[in-house]
Amino acid sequence: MKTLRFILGDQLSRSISSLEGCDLDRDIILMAEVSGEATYVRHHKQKLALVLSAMRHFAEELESEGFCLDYVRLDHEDNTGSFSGELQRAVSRHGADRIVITEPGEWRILELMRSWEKDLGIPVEIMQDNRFLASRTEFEEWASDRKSLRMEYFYREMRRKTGWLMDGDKPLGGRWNYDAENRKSLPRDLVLPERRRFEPDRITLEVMDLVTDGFDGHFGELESFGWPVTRKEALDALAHFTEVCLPGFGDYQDAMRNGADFLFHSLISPCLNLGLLEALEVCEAVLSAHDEGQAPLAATEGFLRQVLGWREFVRGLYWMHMPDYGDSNFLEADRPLPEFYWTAETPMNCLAQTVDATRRNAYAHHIQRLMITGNFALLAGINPAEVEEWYLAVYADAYEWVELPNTHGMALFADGGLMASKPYAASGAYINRMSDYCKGCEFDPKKRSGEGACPFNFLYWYFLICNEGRLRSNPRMGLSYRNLDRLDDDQKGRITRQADAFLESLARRPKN
Ligand code: FAD
Ligand code: DLZ
Ligand code: SF4
Repeated sequence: MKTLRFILGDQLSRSISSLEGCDLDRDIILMAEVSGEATYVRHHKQKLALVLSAMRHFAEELESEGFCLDYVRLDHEDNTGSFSGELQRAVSRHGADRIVITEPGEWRILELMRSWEKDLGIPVEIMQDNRFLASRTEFEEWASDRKSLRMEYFYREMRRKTGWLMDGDKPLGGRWNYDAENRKSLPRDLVLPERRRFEPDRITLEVMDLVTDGFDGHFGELESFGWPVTRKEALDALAHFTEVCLPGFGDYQDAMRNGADFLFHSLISPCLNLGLLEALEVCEAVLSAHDEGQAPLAATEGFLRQVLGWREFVRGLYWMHMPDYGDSNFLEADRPLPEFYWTAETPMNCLAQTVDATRRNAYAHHIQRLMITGNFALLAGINPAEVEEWYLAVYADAYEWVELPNTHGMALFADGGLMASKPYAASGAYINRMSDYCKGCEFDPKKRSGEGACPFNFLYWYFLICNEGRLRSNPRMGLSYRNLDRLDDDQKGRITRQADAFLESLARRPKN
């Protein structure tokens, strides 16, 4: 039996299930660069370079281990541009009579995979993706007898299962959650750690040329590319994080600063989501740093919560609710995405900083994604599908399984509360507290309405007014609505008029 083992661009792990039991003498490993994957959303140029370079490096590594590789390059003259087309061609080329593949990270590809057995007339074995700490079945079992799904309870279950940061059946230190300690604003004189940049090698430079030639109209700066593209580089990045940044990770997890793109964040999501790092080893590295006294408990717990908690939770939620998850629009938000999401040209400094960092790095940290670009889209009532497409395109770590729940659920509350118990809506006061963005801004974060008022302020109240019917009964919105009740009709009228005029003035990006 001749088996074709198809590895996708975000399955670059030596432990990937589709390689299990591989016969080095007979089996062929197929990897294919296809234009369809580069354009189904118009990915940031750095994301394209990252995926293609990491694929080429991974293929070389497999070859050096003795695997028989069939690697189709993007510019191959017969390249059909699609996974199905390349698989079909490879089956004929090799006379394969069986296909083995690991389940993908996006529903649209799973649907494709399910059609291949019939289309190609040979068995297609779709293996589980075993790189996660909870299987899809495990998540569904946990979720099955619960009315509402909350990350906190899932995370506690995962802590119990793994025994990480546990003292018997109790959380180490007596608390499950160190969020309260992990919300400090950044002292002005605090020196931020140097971040590692991985200089592009020959393969990456080749791919960068390809991206420049073929995808020049895509968003983002390419020249500054410095992401890890090999397993070795990814491990170096992880070691740098645990040694240098982890101790400060907890304290300043929610902080933002003008010109500071990375703070103490790990920057490992692109590596994790491609498969260059695995969640298990990342958690173990951080736990060892804690055991060796290099990282405080609050920082270690704060980080573990992200990987063992949020990352696994959003994946479980995605697969449990697809294919319909993205269809809801609980807040009936329907405005188009403003042009400044692509240009960074806006006098709102927090947004300009976040979009510009995104353009330069294909990265923004969580609080920028959630409380700046996400919060603005929520308050301004931007159509969820347009926001989701933006997030999927612009970040180096974006794949639908993780992007969609975070955007649709966490940032936009478009799922009506499946992912989060209340909308993450915040006024300029929050941004002013957690950053120094407002100091470089022409708007006043302390002014609710009128000339010079921070748009996040009047939009915040407008959001509460417009969504009163949907949100007032949410127990976690009680305080917000009690505050709204303190405004008289005149004040509400002024806010509404200013918000309407402001939203009307937001320009839309011309379609290209
Ligand atoms: P750190 O802050 O160092 O956190 C460590 C790790 O925890 C991350 O690498 C990531 O693997 C995991 N993590 C943290 N928060 C989350 C979360 N909410 N969901 C899943 N994993 C999490 N993350 C993606 O990987 N891909 C996306 O496409 C993506 N889109 C997002 C869209 C929105 C609107 C929001 C609010 C968040 C999104 N996130 C996404 C989650 C989070 O912002 C990124 O994982 C994080 O910023 C990556 O940077 P880092 O590696 O420096 O993370
Ligand atoms: C993101 C991406 C890009 C840009 N290009 C390719 C590619 O050429 N070949 C490939 O196998 N995978 C690519 N990917 C990753 C896929 O989009 C990803 O595997 C699916 O979205 C499933 O998660
Ligand atoms: Fe952003 Fe408002 Fe602060 Fe300006 S004043 S940076 S718009 S929060």
